[in-house]
Amino acid sequence: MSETTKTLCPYCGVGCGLEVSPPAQPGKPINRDAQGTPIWKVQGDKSHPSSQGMVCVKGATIAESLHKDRLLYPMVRNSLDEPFKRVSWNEAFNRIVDRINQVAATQGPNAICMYGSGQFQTQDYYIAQKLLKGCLGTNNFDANSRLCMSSAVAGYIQSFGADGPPCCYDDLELTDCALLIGTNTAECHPIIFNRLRKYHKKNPNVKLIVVDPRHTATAEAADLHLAIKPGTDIDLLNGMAYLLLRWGYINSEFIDECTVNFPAFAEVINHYPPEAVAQTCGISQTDLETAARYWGESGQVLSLWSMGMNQSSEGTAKVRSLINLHLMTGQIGKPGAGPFSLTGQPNAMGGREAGGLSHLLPGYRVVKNEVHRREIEEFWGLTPGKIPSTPGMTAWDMITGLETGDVGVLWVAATNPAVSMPDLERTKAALKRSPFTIYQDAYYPTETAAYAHVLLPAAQWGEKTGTMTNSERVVTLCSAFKPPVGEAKADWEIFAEVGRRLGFVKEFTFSNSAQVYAEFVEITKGRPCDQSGISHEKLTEKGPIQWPCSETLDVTVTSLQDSKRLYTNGRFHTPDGRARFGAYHSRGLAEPPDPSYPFVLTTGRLYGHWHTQTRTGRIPKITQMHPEPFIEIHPRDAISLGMIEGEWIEVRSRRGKARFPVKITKGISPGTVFVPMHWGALWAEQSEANALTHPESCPDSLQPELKACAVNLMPISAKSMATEEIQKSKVTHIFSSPVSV
Ligand SMILES: Nc1nc2c(c(=O)[nH]1)N[C@H]1C(S)=C(S)[C@@H](COP(=O)(O)OP(=O)(O)OC[C@H]3O[C@@H](n4cnc5c(=O)[nH]c(N)nc54)[C@H](O)[C@@H]3O)O[C@H]1N2
Ligand SMILES: Nc1nc2c(c(=O)[nH]1)N[C@H]1C(S)=C(S)[C@@H](COP(=O)(O)OP(=O)(O)OC[C@H]3O[C@@H](n4cnc5c(=O)[nH]c(N)nc54)[C@H](O)[C@@H]3O)O[C@H]1N2
Ligand code: SF4
Ligand SMILES: [Mo]
Repeated sequence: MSETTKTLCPYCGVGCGLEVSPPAQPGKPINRDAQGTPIWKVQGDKSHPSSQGMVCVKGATIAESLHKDRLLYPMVRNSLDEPFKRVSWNEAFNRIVDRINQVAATQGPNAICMYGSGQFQTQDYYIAQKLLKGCLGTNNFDANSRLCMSSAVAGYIQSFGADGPPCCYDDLELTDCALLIGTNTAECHPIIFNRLRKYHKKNPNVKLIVVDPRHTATAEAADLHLAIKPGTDIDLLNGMAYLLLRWGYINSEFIDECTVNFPAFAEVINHYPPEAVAQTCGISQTDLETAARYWGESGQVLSLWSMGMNQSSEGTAKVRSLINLHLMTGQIGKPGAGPFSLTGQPNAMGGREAGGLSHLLPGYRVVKNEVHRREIEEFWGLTPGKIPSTPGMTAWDMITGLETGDVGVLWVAATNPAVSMPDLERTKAALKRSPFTIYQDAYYPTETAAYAHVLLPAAQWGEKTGTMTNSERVVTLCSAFKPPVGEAKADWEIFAEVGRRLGFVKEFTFSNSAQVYAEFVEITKGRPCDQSGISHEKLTEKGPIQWPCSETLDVTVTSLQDSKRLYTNGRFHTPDGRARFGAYHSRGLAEPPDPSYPFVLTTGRLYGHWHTQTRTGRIPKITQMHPEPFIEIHPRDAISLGMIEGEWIEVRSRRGKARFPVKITKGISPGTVFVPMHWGALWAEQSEANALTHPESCPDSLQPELKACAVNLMPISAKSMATEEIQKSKVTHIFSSPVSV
């Protein structure tokens, strides 16, 4: 192939368009990485509506990771202390099918579970739902989106009657006031941030408010940074609502005609006067009032949020409290306004559309709704009642299910739970007890491979064709531009083959991903996420398409305009068409600091790295940018602990411990410390953020509070460091059993 292929960046939910061309181009030197290996050339796609040609360092360097440390063949072993041995696909499939049949017969289908990922393409997601929820009859499919987007999903559903961010990226350049809460957009959604930043610089009257306990690169650009104490978002939002109501900045007409439950909300916010709120949040009353005034005085208000809101034991309540501000001021359904959840992974949105969480079904349907279950059963040709009426296991339920023996088969794909799950000591102990774990990944080694009985090589970005939906509901076709490495296969093909071998031949007759997508869009017909007017063919012909896009709409510029924003007519997806105010008091952190564990630990991301480093850890430009883990500590706390810059410190929580070199910065509030989530056991010894975190979750979204736990800090003396010979470099101890290939 010598032509340029248009595709999508496989990292974050901004969903930047990329153009990829082969290493060798006529008349040009061969494109090579720093080691001299020929690599595919990647650049921004100027014609992509979401990114307009821009890319960040992750997208720009993605090609450097494609050939390194790939998992090439299926491998198996009978127990975790044996080495893996290479087998044929046929043998691997037989083992899986035998085990699934055996477990289904002895323990029942609910002992089988799959833990998938927002890095699946929509086709992978859809086939996995059909296999688990349809053919096997268990709702035990959950994804890492449980740790990521599930509070946003629950918040949207409860407030608006359906999931789906109502805004679009053009709103970034049409707003008068942007409130960025619990999001380090500059590092985690850089191209969204670039668009907003450019516009803000050009228009000094536009207000930018950032709410984050840390002074991040995002906060640096703000007109107003509210460095609230972790877990006090609801206090802040209710406090702003209190002032907006007192100062008369409300839209009574919108409240009367388009919403319900305002009185209950008004009663709750009555308890959030500015003096008390400022005190609870640890900010000045003037700053709180300024935030409320910016919001109240602006014609159009846009809010953006991500993990500082979602990853909380009151995540859904946080999201709904933010939506309340939009509802009381009528800031939704118009250009430059609305509550905009920034999606983390490239296709967490597609996952939500395909029903990729254990309480969802395809087409924005929910397991608990009998009509929805019947629709899906009919569509898939199942006997009525085949889909269980209760949600399946969440990601954390699968861990506890391993502990109790309720899980007989654990199938993990495109996620690395031995790094990214909370309470890692417990997670790893549970994974060790698993009777049968299938792990389907693109790379080897990864931390989770150490807990697998069967390893399946997955084709990754560039090696398979499918679709992904970004944060603004734009669907992009991600076309393959090279063959898979080794014997790797696309995730959906692996799921479909297992389905056929289990006897579901007619359910999985697809011969390519376009056919899978064609079946999937049928199921979205008439639903809020209607994509029945989209196909691989149309995406190839017209480029990316935003939903809703029904088959009756011709994909013209006009129809694209129509789908830009949801709820423009003030009607919502609830039975009465009205949005719902949520009335929530703040409950604070699940594990507040106390004298034994006096600091709040928060965790998050760095600009260059992607999650557990399976790709970015193998790209020199990025590892040079972020060479090692660290802990951020305020100078005041460092002095009281007697710490100096670069010294190692041991961090302990009730569940585990980790160690990090100290980075002293005023960018973090006293009493709070921050560590990045990116270093698992393969990349640094004992610097795992999740050794410390807890699994306490939001009661509505079941999303764990990965953003806060209580810790204490203990300087490690130079002497004990020397005796323990801490290695900062890459370690491979968890792979003590060699691979035999
Ligand atoms: N570079 C990079 N970009 C990424 C990713 C990556 O791995 N690397 N991952 C992608 C994914 S999957 C996701 S989910 C997104 C995440 O994107 P973000 O949510 O922007 O990233 P985080 O760093 O996890 O957390 C954001 C901020 O929440 C703040 N925070 C902590 N506690 C609280 C609180 O109680 N209240 C408030 N208001 N803020 C709080 C933290 O200080 C942090 O700065 O990024 C996506 N983009
Ligand atoms: N402490 C703390 N923990 C967190 C978070 C936090 O903020 N703090 N954030 C949480 C959030 S929001 C998220 S999204 C998770 C992310 O956590 P993970 O999902 O565990 O992180 P990744 O490193 O992205 O793992 C993706 C895996 O998929 C593989 N892969 C890539 N492409 C493909 C493919 O096409 N097919 C297959 N089969 N495999 C593929 C990669 O090699 C990699 O191993 O972490 C969560 N954990
Ligand atoms: S902003 Fe996100 S989607 Fe865009 S290039 Fe960077 S990582 Fe990729
Ligand atoms: Mo995420």
